[in-house]
Amino acid sequence: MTGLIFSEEVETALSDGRPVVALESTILTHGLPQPENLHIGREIEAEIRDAGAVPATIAVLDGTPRIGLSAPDLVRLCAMEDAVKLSRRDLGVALSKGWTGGTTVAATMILAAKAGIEVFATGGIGGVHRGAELDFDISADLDELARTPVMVISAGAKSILDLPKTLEVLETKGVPVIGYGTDEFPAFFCRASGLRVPLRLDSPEEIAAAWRAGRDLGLDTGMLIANPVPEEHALDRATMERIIDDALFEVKRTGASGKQVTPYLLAQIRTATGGASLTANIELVRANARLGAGIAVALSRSA
Ligand code: PSU
Ligand code: MN
Repeated sequence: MTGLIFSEEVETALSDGRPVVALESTILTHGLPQPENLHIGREIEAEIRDAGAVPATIAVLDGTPRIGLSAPDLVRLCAMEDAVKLSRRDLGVALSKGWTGGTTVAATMILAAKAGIEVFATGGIGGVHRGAELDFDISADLDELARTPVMVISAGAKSILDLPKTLEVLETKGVPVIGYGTDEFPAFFCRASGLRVPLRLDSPEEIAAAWRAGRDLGLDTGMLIANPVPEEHALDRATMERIIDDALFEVKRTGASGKQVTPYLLAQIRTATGGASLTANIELVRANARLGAGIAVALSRSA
């Protein structure tokens, strides 16, 4: 596909029909603190390799969409102070202006689809914000899941969102939301949310089969796999609700706005949990990377 630059490893894997798992980069540029972001970016890639697939971290560097980053590229992106957060709306301007930035779930899905990658692992998707009935703050990730055929492995949606509304919008848009080994929609740091997940599958093979069947039918939607954070790193739901409410109150009080909000909230949550939220975040992304690799392997076997 013109306009995309592939790493050699990813290009070879794709042309050989070997399993590839896409990874986003907003999590590195805006979701995690430095210098842990680089360490985590490397670990997630290693997790995918260990599970028999090839990682393709996706970002925009100097105005070029990159599918798979070299080690120095990853170092550079993770060390940047002024990387841009790029969603669907931003891509055209970013490419024409030569910007460098992290791609959100929506933008990563677009580039993965163009690259011919069907499986994408991340931490949490964007969704419907609390109070969206007043400010209309709904992530473009949800629309992308409805229109772009890429499967997204997540631990649910960002913890600070309105989860019931997020699930309602996904239902309206016809996005399959699959609980992996669970009947409950996970809440990022917590395994439980009190919300039922509409569909459940229990193995990478079942997920691969459901994906193929939907594609064969011409349903060119995405799919959201909700994989609960590993038990030993999960945080308590009631405690987290309180911490998140307090953090949201702090945001209002300090008047943080726009893209400052998520980093500010995550920093507050990290302090309030004594660092446990960062560990949970790292471990859930690793688990999603592992599951994504398993699904990509199952898909390549059934191709
Ligand atoms: N979840 C997190 N941290 C993040 C994100 C999600 O815990 O940084 C990022 C993802 O890249 C997601 C994006 O696609 O935030 C959604 O942003 P917005 O709500 O502005 O669309
Ligand atoms: Mn928003």
